[in-house]
Amino acid sequence: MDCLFCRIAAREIPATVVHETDTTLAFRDISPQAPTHVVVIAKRHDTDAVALAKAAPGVLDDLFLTAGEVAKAEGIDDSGYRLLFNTGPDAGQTVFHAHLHVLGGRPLGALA
Ligand code: D5M
Repeated sequence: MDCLFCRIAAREIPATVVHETDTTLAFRDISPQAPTHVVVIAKRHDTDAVALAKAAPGVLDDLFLTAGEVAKAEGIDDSGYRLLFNTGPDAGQTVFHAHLHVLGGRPLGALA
């Protein structure tokens, strides 16, 4: 298995897990861009969010539901937070396994 996030899902590589469901795993980003920066991954492997939507749309829903639980647990559900999928190299995707960034805890400003 050469996918980093598959290996985290399999608990072969350690991560700071903050939430887990049957289909998703949420852990702190190793290079946080905000006070709260959690990555929510699907346990199944698809290269990006669109591929996941085509193959298993219910699991894409699960990513959002998990993100909401994370935001609540982090105390940022009232102040607001950003949900972000980088899709492909020009967007800065570096791990080709569908994942949703949850960013918050400070004003995030406009997107570039
Ligand atoms: O997001 C990939 C994100 O994954 C990026 O913000 C760094 C993070 N990352 C990479 N390796 C790890 C480990 N081992 N633990 C936690 N977080 C990690 P992308 O949208 O593909 O740029």
